[in-house]
Amino acid sequence: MAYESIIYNVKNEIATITFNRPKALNALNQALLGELSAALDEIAADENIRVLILTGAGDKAFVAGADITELATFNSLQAKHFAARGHAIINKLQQLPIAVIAAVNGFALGGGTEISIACDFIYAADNAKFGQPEINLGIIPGFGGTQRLPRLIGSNMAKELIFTGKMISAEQALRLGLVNRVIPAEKLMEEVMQTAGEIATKGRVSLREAKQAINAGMNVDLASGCRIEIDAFALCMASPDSKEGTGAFLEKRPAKFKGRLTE
Ligand code: CO8
Repeated sequence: MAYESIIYNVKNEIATITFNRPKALNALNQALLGELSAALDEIAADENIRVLILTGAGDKAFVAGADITELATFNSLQAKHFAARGHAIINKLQQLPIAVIAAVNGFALGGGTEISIACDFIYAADNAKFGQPEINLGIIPGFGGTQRLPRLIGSNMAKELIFTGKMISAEQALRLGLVNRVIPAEKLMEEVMQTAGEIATKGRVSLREAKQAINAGMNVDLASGCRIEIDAFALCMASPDSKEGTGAFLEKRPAKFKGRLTE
């Protein structure tokens, strides 16, 4: 599919989606959401992709939230439909069986913070700014912010951010555990690519199972989470990658994971 509101490319088993409406600070409108959804479907169907990176076009923004010009025209039912569509797409992003890294290069506000925290982790440029400013528009987060943000940084911190609508810097986000690393803006993509390249050499099944066990385990009690891990561990042992990984160790050579799901 040809895309306009995003740029989609794949190189060395690493896919990159760049939100591409820089004049509107990459704000999320219906067209962009549709293209994001289609690109995620392409990625889910492609067994050669090991890692996905999300970033924003230009040097000012990752995503400055939902497109307010579009949002302002919605009645309550249209808003419900828009929020539900956003949730479905962000859930699809979170459930991809590969690693997903947000490279946040500027403003990540409202829907921008919400997309970034649905990724597996965030590397932020030193000029990045996060926030849930919806309260200043007389609304609340609608793409998962009231749910994922408290799970990530605790309910009190999430409430402060959501109640005040204030932006926080990349350094503050680092202290809150919202981002994994803060990187000089000009080095951000290089560092993200390096980590993505490292992850791309690992076993596909083990990465998928680790991700699913962590994500599923976050929403259940410890005993249930441990049972999820036991099943996932057993499943990994049935994969060609586990034979290659353990065999390579015993033969004192580097493992070469093929990433196939079956023999
Ligand atoms: N929507 C539409 N246009 C935007 C948006 C946006 N979210 N953000 C910026 N723009 C546009 C500006 O209007 C401006 O356009 P123009 O040049 O035509 O006037 C251009 O981008 C550049 O922006 P600024 O001139 O404002 O740039 P500044 O550097 O002065 O300010 C800010 C940057 C601080 C990021 C500022 O643009 C801003 O506050 N933007 C809005 C941020 C915001 O409130 N985001 C939350 C939106 S609501 C949301 O995300 C809810 C998600 C779930 C919804 C589901 C419910 C249905």
